[in-house]
Amino acid sequence: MRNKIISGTLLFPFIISCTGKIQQEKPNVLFILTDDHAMAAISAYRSGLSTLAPTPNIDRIAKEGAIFQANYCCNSISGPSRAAILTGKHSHKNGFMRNGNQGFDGTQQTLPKILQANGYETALIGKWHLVSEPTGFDFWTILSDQGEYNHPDFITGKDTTRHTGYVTDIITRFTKEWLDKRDKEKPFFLMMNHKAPHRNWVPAERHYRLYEHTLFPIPENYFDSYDNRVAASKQEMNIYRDMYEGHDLKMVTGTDSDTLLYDPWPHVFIDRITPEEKARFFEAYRERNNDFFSTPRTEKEIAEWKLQRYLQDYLATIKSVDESVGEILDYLKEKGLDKNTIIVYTSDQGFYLGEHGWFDKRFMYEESFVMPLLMSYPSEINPGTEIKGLTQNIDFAPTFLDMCGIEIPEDMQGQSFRPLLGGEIPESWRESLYYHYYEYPGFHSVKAHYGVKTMRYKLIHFYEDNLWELYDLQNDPNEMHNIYGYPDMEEVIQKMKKELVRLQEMYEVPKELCE
Ligand code: SGN
Ligand code: CA
Repeated sequence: MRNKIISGTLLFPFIISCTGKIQQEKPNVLFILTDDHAMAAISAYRSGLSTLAPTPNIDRIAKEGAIFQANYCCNSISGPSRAAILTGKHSHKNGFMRNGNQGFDGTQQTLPKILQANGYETALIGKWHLVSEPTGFDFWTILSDQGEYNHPDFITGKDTTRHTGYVTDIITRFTKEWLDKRDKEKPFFLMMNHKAPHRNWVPAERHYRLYEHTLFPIPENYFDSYDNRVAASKQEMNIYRDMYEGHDLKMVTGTDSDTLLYDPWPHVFIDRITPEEKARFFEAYRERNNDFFSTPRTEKEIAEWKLQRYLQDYLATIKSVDESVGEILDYLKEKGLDKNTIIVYTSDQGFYLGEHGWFDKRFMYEESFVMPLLMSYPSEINPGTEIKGLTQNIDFAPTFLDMCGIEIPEDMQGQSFRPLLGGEIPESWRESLYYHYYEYPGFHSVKAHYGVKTMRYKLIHFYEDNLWELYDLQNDPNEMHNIYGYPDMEEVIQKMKKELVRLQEMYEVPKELCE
């Protein structure tokens, strides 16, 4: 039963085929996926740092379409989030539960495979991070593992080639080249997967000095003491304690020095650039680095200085991503593809920009759990639409299938959020989300946990230590007060536990993965 419309209205255009039959013209899908782009670093969100975020082009997608306020991942880490996007299933079902070398099972059903079988041409350009070779794509060229910021290697089915230039620019160029040479008779599904703004936040040379003189607001919980939150107190992702001074913060050994401070991490980003590029890199940071050495600072001031350096580089890498999005949006407009293309901008997960003192992700706390999501499609989404319903990365696959008029397989666990695109939340829409993070032991030492989130509350279980946390997001949006065990919260706790069990049963989470 192909081409069945599951929900929503048939608003997209029709074409007459060569056999004279009227066919529904299927929309193209351009899926722009960045790596670690926090919601607070997109100006359209008007929160956190966003007034200083360099994202006028990314914002265009929201202006012309929708901005999602409550879109979440099911497991806040790269490979697992990408696997959930491709399959529409939680990690325990698609088998990719943690980053690492186990490899995605590419023989299973995926969104690109279904689209391909329904006449789509499919392509993947940029970060993949699922170890095994991509399947379901007519064309792919991927970064090796995390990829490099400068002169990166790209892997294709045939070879591995080093390309000269800055990774974001190269991915943009490859994307345009593929769009130029694609089969114009077919609709397309294209994933443009940027590396930026992933660690270690190396900006394009033209943006080294972009935020040189900017002082960013310091989150009110930057010096969090993690009272009553054991797992939060044991992580290793603290900006002032765990960031590498050379690799991450680009700090040097002294005044006028061109040597990065030693840390246990190889300085690959420096080793890959030419001596001339290296000289320009140190030159661009010199004034700031010299200023650091010439001013005596307290520990607190050093911690704040590190946060500023981190944010300067993080947002400068986003500037290139925004330029990339601008170029691609202009390209689609120029070629007349803007009207019939569903354009999506999102990130594999959220990210900490100093909240709780952190960088990185993994926790079910809001900043890393929430994913930015902007989406335009003129025939179904009105400009400036705001979407407040709870959506999740497992919903992408069923949503695109729905919008492309293709039947949604029953075993997909996500739901099509097409009924939300008008801006209202239908009564039958979900009221809670399930989350499950598995990667412990692992980088940054975040203990495994699962949990449930409703619009108001969040219940988390760090199950290996049997520690529970409850947050009232309405009164405590920064999640500083764990109110689990408070007698007046007993009723809420019981309700949330019941909901958690309901979700674990519905999604068929094996018991042995919860202990
Ligand atoms: C790298 C990073 C880590 C990060 C993981 C996973 N270190 O190992 O900080 O948590 O990737 O990130 S780095 O210095 O090598 O960049 S993920 O987004 O791919 O899941
Ligand atoms: Ca990521």
